[in-house]
This record gives sequence, C-alpha cells and structure tokens, in this order.
Amino acid sequence: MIEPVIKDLCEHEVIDEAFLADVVQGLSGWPKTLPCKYFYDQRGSELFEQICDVDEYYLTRTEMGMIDYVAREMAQRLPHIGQIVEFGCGNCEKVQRLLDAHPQVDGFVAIDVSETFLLESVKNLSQRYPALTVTPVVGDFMEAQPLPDTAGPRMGFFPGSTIGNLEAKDARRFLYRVGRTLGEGGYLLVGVDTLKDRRILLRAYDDASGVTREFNLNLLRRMQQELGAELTLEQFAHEARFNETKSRIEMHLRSLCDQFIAVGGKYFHLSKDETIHTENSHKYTVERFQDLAASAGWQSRRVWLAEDDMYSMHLLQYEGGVRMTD
Ligand code: AVJ
Repeated sequence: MIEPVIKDLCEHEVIDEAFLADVVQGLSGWPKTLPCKYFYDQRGSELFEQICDVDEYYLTRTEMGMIDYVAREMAQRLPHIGQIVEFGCGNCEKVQRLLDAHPQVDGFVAIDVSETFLLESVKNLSQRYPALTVTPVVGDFMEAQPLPDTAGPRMGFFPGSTIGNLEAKDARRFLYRVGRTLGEGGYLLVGVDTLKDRRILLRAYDDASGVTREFNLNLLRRMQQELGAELTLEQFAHEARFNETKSRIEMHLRSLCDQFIAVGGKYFHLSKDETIHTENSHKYTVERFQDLAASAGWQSRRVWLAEDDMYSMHLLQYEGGVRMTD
C-alpha cells in the first residue's frame, strides 16, 4: 500500500501551479521529461552564468567574440533600427554590444522568465543607457507579447543558441510568432550553435568541473524546495547524449536505482537507469537553419561564422507569406 504524501509546505505557501502541473505531466509521460525553462530560477541563472565561463562550453565565449563585429556591420547596413526586443535576456550583457553600435535605438524590450534576475539586469541597463526606454516583460518568450511603439523597424535578438532548445516544429512556430510580433520588414538576429564533432559537443554539456551537472540537478532541487517533492538528489546522475538523427545534445537525469519521486500527491516510479529528459540543444548547419527560418516566413540576409565554423549568427528579415495556426 502506498500512502499519499501530505507534506508541510510552510516555507512556500503559494505553490507555482504551472510548475507543478508541468512536472506532473512530464513525469507521467514516457519517456519522462521536464521542461528546460524551469532550470532558470535565481540559482539556475547563476549556474548558467558559471557554465558560460567553463573551458568546455565554447558557445557564449565564441558568440561574445564575434558580436562586436556583427553589431558594427549591422549598424552600417541597418542604421535605422528603432527598437530591440530580446527573447530570454538573462544578464543583458550581449545586447549592450548591440546598443553601443546602434545609438539611434529608442527602446529595448527585455523578456525573461526569471523575474528577480530580469529586474536586476534591467536596472543596470537603464543606468548605463539613460536615454533608452527599457521595458521588462516577465514571461515565457514563446507567448506573443504586445510591444511599445517605436520610430524605426524592430529587431529581435535571440542570442546564445537558445533556439536550439526547441524541437524543429516549436522553433518554426516560435520564429513565426516573432515575425508576427515584430511585423513585416522586422529583423531578427539569432545565434545558432553549429553541428560539429560530437566529442566537442559532449564535453560542452558534461564539463570536468561539474557545473553543468549542478545546473541539471537544480531542476530536482527546485522541485524539492518549491513543490515539496520527495526525492534524493544523490540518486540521480547527470548525463549528456548526442542524438545523431535529431542532430542534438540531450541532457538527462539518470536514476541510479529503482525509486519513486513523490510530488503533487502522486508517486512516479523510476527504474534503475531510466532517465528524465531535461533539455535538447539542437545543432544546425547554415543551410538547415536557413531552411527552417524560411519555412516560418523569414529570409536570410546575412550569416556570420566563427573560426572553424564553431558558431553562427544569422540576420533574418520577416517577409511573411507563411500561414500557421496560432
Ligand atoms: C542557454 C539553451 C543555449 O543549450 O547550450 C548549457 C543551456 N544547457 N549547458 C544550451 C545549457 C547546458 C544552453 N542554452
């Protein structure tokens, strides 16, 4: 007989119902999954910043190394951009490079799920650019957001290869919605990690110092702290895999024994070595990404590649002409 769990949640009287519902849904399916957006509470956002500094994680470093060049070239070609909209802006460090190269920009809209992190970043940014109208939007960047008015065309900014988190059909839907949000003629600058030697990819998601492991396990810690989940962190291992057919790195939490997770009044069984799939990071060749963008109504205007094709940045323009149901 399994007793139902009644846990005292005095520290967190208000449960994030959406989080709980997503966890219950993810653990009820097979294979088990958890949405990667829940990595990013305060601690998770800090851990991600640490990941960006580890040797093996080349993505952020490589993008940072090319962004000034990209920003300057864009300023020459598109001197009239009125507003920049960033999807999932984290610490807003990258957009500063764009803002420095585009002094005519009158507004910056920052969308992020981590409220405290976002508000802190936005505060710093407003101090640095006093003439800029900065609008923070706490929310999921997959949802359509109304935008303030602006003088020139809008430019979306989606750095860090975050688009890699999305399955092809969701990435296509996201691009389509961004197009609808920014309007016809709007631009999008997007950072996309490239397909490369799988050993380099695997190392980037399983670093020797174990920061990525902590980041992955932080999801379980959040479930304990915020949802009163009963589980033992030590009974899970971090695992990075390369999925050849889907051209992506997958992160999993592997159960080290036969066990149950109790959450939301339910028990979820995990056999030894069963995994919870927590994240996808799709890797694209230039052509594959351009095809995906085109299928959502976006034309490729320019592509920049880092040394050894380690990373790509695509400038797209929304032409529309594609119909999708919202
Ligand atoms: C922020 C989604 C781009 O997929 O590379 C880093 C997140 N996960 N290490 C990525 C991540 C594990 C990262 N993105």
